[in-house]
Amino acid sequence: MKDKKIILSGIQPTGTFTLGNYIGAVRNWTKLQEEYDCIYMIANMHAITVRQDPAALRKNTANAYALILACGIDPEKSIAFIQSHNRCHAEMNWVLSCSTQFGELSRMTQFKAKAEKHPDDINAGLFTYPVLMAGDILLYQSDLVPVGADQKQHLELTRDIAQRFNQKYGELFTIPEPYIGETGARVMSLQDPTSKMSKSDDNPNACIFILEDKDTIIRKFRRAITDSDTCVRYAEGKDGINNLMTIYSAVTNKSYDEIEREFDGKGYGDFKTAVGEAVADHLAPVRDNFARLAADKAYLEKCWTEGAQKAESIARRTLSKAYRKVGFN
Ligand code: ATP
Ligand code: LTN
Repeated sequence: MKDKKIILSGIQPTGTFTLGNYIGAVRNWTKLQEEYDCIYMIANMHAITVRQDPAALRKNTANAYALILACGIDPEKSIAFIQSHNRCHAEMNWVLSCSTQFGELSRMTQFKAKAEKHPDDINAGLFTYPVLMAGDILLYQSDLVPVGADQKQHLELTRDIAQRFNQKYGELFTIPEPYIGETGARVMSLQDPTSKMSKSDDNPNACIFILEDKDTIIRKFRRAITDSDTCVRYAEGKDGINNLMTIYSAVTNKSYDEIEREFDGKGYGDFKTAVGEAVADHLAPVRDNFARLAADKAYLEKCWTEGAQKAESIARRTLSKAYRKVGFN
């Protein structure tokens, strides 16, 4: 019997992480390390479902790995690795593909959205991406998968694939549950607070990148779109202020009531500056850690090599069992 539950999650190295990726995902990963056996993966195999410049992908992958360590993932406590370093992911992908229906994949909303966004490159990998993700999760017999709302449908499909495989070939896979953190905070764009902050946004003012310097961060918050009211309070219709309050609360741990009291009688200008300062101060250690780690290539390579070995030794066991179950000699 294993004593701790297994958590697995991944992030794609498609660009620099935003405050949304940090508050919504990576920061929560660090908190889970004490209570669970955590496995965190830089999903570079997922990234090539959309055209990538090879040199940029290589650099983004190394930076993404350094960034998750800079945010507090401890490679001694958790397994942190790069997906393509563990061949089991590609192999499991094939086995699971043969237990996944064309109709199921056709219903994935992310496929439909991305196919619409890249009509000149609707490749087979983009279509079968959820199978690769199911393999990521099932290889480690994961109990819990922390994901944002955008990935829920893929997790549902993972459960269906796992159940179907278990029925066809006999019990093998643990059926994973979604893990919804206490603060499921969704960070919105600073320029359009009705849409989510996204690293692929064309407007650089919409997005806070977690390695930006203090002045840039404060300037972007000062330019954030708000409303014509003057009072700092959380209310329906005040999407811009609500977003800033969510962010301020996430980095200071203050409740909305406390924030309303703190800015009672003060204007939006003071509040925006305060949010900018709090975010910049909160991210300062991440920036320092990143600078240190990015300069130490030997350490990073040692961490990801060991991470891949640990990941592979777990994954290989599950893959071997799956091979036997389907009847490979
Ligand atoms: P892209 O702009 O390329 O679509 P993204 O910024 O949406 O990328 P992903 O790599 O798809 O980021 O997601 C990584 C993780 O960050 C996921 O768990 C996702 O739920 C979370 N995440 C992304 N954006 C936000 C946001 N604005 N607020 C909260 N969580 C977010
Ligand atoms: N598809 C996810 C990244 C991802 C993932 C995973 C998340 C790849 N494999 C396994 C959880 C579990 C994304 O684009 N955010």
